[in-house]
Amino acid sequence: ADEQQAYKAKIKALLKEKDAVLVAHYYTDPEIQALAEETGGFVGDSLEMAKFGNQHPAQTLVICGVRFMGESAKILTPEKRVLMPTLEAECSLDLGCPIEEFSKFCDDHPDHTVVVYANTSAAVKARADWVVTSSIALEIVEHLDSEDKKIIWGPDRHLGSYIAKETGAEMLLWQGECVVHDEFSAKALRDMKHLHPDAAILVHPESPASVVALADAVGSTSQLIKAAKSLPQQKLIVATDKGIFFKMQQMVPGKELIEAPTAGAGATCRSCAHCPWMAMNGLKAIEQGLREGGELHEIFVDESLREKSLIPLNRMLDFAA
Ligand code: CIZ
Ligand code: SF4
Repeated sequence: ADEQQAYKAKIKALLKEKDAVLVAHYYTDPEIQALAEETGGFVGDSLEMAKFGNQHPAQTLVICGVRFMGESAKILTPEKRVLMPTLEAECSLDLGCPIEEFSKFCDDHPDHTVVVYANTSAAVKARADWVVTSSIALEIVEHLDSEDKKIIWGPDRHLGSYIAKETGAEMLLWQGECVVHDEFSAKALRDMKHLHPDAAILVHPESPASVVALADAVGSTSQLIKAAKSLPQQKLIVATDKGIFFKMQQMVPGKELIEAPTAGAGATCRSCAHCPWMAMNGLKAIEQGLREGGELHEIFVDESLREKSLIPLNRMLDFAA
């Protein structure tokens, strides 16, 4: 605890000295989110993080999350320095969608509009017509479907099939998945629901369809936090990364939040769903990143790739505005 306090004090001093601000994702550990809030930074989903970083006056953004979030910040705000606690925080969706293969998939279907999730490399974004996050994917695909566009969707197959089902759009799906959400189990969730018959079930659509089918509310992180508040139930079973409990509990201090079970853990699951890459964003790593800057911590995006990936990213931001 003393060590944590010491790191926090050092980070606060470094933030001032380097004109920097912490921008953290909902899935980072609670002490990181608390520190971001305490120091005038921000906690949110990947779309909100990118917008905050773009509008905030600080010259250095410290992106606490995974690599694609740092890249998105740099693509949108190239004049700023973008640091990350570690450049090794990846994402299974990004890793499972290499540009060469994805590009070939697109080339094989030239009459399709390419829509990619934000959880991708700058190169994959640059190949796309649209970038979307889970908070706006449904509306954008609805819009494209209303124009009779055929769609290539990547990389998350669960989110893609959920959106195809909801919108009726014609979609070819890349077969990627999130290592955290893919693990939620419908069987274990039904068993848990028997133990808590009065609970509502909240599910992120990166989860398998069988889990989504059990949900009282389906949505992105920000949408699930809103649902936690608006649903009448006092008990909520939540199927997304457990990092979300920090902000969700702030919003509903009186409600009981229960982690949804993963396949192996069964109905008594505790602390099973947490992204290993998000967990790399510790206080020590943040302090080091801020102090050292440099090649192990700073995000750079090749300028021609940046210009290309900015186009579909801006399309989403304009659509959202
Ligand atoms: O699963 C993720 O990494 C999410 C939900 C990212 C985001 O869009 O905030
Ligand atoms: Fe990627 Fe899943 Fe981790 Fe999000 S939670 S960063 S989608 S692996």
